[in-house]
Amino acid sequence: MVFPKDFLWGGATAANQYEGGYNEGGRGLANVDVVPHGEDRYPIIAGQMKHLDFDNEHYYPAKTGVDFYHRYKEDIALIAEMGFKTFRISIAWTRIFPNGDENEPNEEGLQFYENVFKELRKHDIEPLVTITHFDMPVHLIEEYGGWRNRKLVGFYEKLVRVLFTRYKDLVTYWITFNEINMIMHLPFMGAGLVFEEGENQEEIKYIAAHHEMVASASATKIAKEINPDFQIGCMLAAGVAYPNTPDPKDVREAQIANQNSYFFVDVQSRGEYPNYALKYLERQGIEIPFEEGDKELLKENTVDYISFSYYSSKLAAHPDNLESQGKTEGNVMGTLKNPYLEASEWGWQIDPLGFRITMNEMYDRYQKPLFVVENGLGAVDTPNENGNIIDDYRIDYLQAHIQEMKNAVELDGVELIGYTTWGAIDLVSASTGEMSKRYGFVYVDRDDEGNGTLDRSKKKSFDWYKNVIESNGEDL
Ligand code: BGP
Repeated sequence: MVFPKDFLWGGATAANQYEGGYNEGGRGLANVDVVPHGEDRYPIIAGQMKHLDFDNEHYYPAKTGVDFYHRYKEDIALIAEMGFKTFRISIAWTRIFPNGDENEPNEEGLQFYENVFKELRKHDIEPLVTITHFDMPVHLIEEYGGWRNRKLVGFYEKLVRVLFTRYKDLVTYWITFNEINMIMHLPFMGAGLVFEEGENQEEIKYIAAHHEMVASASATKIAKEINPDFQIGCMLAAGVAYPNTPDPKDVREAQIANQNSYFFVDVQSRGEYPNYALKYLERQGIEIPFEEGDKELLKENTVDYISFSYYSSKLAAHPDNLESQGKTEGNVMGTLKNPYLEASEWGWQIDPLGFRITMNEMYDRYQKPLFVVENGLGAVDTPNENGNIIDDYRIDYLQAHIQEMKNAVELDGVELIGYTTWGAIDLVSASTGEMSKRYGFVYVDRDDEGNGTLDRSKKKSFDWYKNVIESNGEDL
């Protein structure tokens, strides 16, 4: 048997793409509630939209998500039927502190997650909880400018203190920030950043990242005070960058691309800014506003495990060598086309061996247990004449990736806590805001405009994954 007996198989979701109920239970308005799908989406999530239309009554996908808020019992029964050992959800900050800066939390919001955790526990499913996954109160953006403001650290500390105290005995595994490196690519989603004309955007992103990393270390400290058994993880949008050719210039470019991602984990896991980053920031004239005690806080409160998403590898080339090289998309970070790889309909290149390489790179670098908390194929699912979804393409993708994960554990000795596929139940896509890019084992009847019954039905992959879990990954 390759995987340990208690290996955490499961699936992952995020409040803003899944939960809905945006104006219920005392919840406040979140940044993602006002992000449309379609062509206006990208400039907004990238922080380039100056005026945010918070009152617009237009359809916004996050407002309903796929209604986990009302259907959590049904969904948990479905994942329990698949044999899930863990389920990753995120907390909507606005359910706990609707504006983010109140003194008292909203009891209804706290009760909701307590109900969810108890329902999971009833089925012996370990909750895996992301504290913030691309969402935050709009008030913190309007009043404070999002994570560019140091005050956010204090609001976040208040949030985690409430969560850790309330769910002390219900949750063990926490993730402080989803895909923290996405702050550089989707700064509005990742940090509530909206840029003004003429601002040094790169500097603001690094400052916001510093605040998040300080908040993350502080959360780790608070966590251990409240329950020393808590396991705190950082979370990276991972995916190794290959050099496009053996030209050392391309190799160097790939190294830089990898360092740009590892920077965040280097701080969160090794506890200090790496020299390559300090030198780069110095060259750019970017000053990180270190406050007294930040260095010690980062050093003394590193994470217990490294979690990450993996969808694709990347390809890097030196600008001099770029001619004639096609571009493609990879997890909202554009990358070069790799001629050896197939790509999904959205241009995300499919590279199972890259998954093994990524795991090795990360394990070698940090020597801490890894937790794969997102992996999967976004695809259009079309029901056949009997209304069934025969998603062999999804099974093929997951099978190949799980096989490489097995190789990493069995042949390379990588330590791995668990594996959660993205979007176990279909949910709204983060990059497109649409339903048609689906990841789940369970189909949800809803279209890109928000029409549909929201009824759940099993896809072919449902039984396949059930069997993978039952055999603890032996039978793919
Ligand atoms: C990650 C995010 C998720 C998720 C996933 C798939 O970046 O953490 O929130 O949505 O990617 O991306 P998409 O939904 O854009 O296909």
